[in-house]
Amino acid sequence: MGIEGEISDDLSNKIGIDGKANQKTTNSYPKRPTRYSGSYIMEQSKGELVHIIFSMKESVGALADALKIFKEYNVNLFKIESRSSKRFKDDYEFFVECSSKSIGLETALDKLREKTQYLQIIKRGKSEEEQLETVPWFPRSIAIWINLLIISFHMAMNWMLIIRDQKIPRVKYTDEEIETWATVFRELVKLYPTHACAEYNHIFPLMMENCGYREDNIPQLEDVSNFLKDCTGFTLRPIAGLLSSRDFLAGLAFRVFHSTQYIRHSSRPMYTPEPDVCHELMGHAPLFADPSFARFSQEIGLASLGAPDEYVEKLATCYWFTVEFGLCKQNGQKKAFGAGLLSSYGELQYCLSDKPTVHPFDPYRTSEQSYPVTEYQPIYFLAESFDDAQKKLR
Ligand code: HBI
Ligand code: NLE
Ligand code: FE
Repeated sequence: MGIEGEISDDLSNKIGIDGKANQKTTNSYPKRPTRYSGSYIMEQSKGELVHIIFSMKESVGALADALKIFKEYNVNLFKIESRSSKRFKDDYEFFVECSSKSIGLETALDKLREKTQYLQIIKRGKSEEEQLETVPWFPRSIAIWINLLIISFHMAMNWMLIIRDQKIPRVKYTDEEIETWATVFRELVKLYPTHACAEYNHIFPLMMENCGYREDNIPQLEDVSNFLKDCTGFTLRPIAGLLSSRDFLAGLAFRVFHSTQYIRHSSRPMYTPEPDVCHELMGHAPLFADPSFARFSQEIGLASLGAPDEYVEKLATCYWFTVEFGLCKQNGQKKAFGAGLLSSYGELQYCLSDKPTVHPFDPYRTSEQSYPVTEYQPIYFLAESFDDAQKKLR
């Protein structure tokens, strides 16, 4: 039993804990007595507690007299503290915690009143420890909240800085996969001059020069990521599938874009509902090299950090109708800048036809718009420019 046993025996002698309590302390579970700011706490289930303060003239054996009363009436004491009284000069004041279950408690208190100058029952209720167990820890001061926010921000920053510098595994694609890429690439490249926005057409040739964009080659995420990093600080991170809107948008706040590496099925190259490497590299990547578009994307991400769920949903909808399916006005003509359009040669043609409805981009209205995710969009929103869209979003 060692030291723990010695302490509990010592304690029972000191504060007159009755035999039953003593038994409990030697053979039931959370009974380890701990020293706590000059007083002893018995760690056992205490149920309802009564706290009493009483004062006595300072004399040898005063406390022993009082404790004798508790012992006599079988009152189970858990804690006792003493200090010189603020109320009566030369008096000593005792604070006692005991169980309300003790049958002799009321009689013991009557007896004690006869011997004391002052006796007050100050609280009946659960023990502090038991109260704390039922209420999860929650910061109660603004200073702690601010510290938590700063710490969380630092952790997120460090995390992003660590992962953004990790190398992305290179993938060896099969001939069939390269054939699918070739079809998508060939068809899209035909449409870009007339259908894509000016910024995209400016950057795309640079991707061919710097990152291996060719009909017969699926570029590696790592090479594209390094190029974007030099242009705007955007980096790519590989991901196995869809992320939640919150996680996905949080990445954008740090100029990190999560990209899939697999490719769509060869049977349907012109449209896939899910993001694949064609969508990430042909649709998204080029515009992340444009400073104005990079700022706009990051703005959505920053707005999402720590935002409530409904608000994240609205931002995800704005993201959908801009970064994914946005149209913009250039020289009086509609052009596509959304990645979902720039990676689907089916929808890229359709979006500029007279079939869909086009509304001006207005975050209040746009964020409320519902949309299908497995077919061409019936409604698009038209932005004046990336800077204008960013201003409105703000
Ligand atoms: N996850 N991996 C991945 N790729 C996306 O393009 C993507 C996502 N999660 C959500 C999402 N896009 C958006 O449609 C919005 O919900 C943010
Ligand atoms: N429909 C797009 C395509 O076929 O490339 C992908 C959209 C992902 C949201
Ligand atoms: Fe996308």
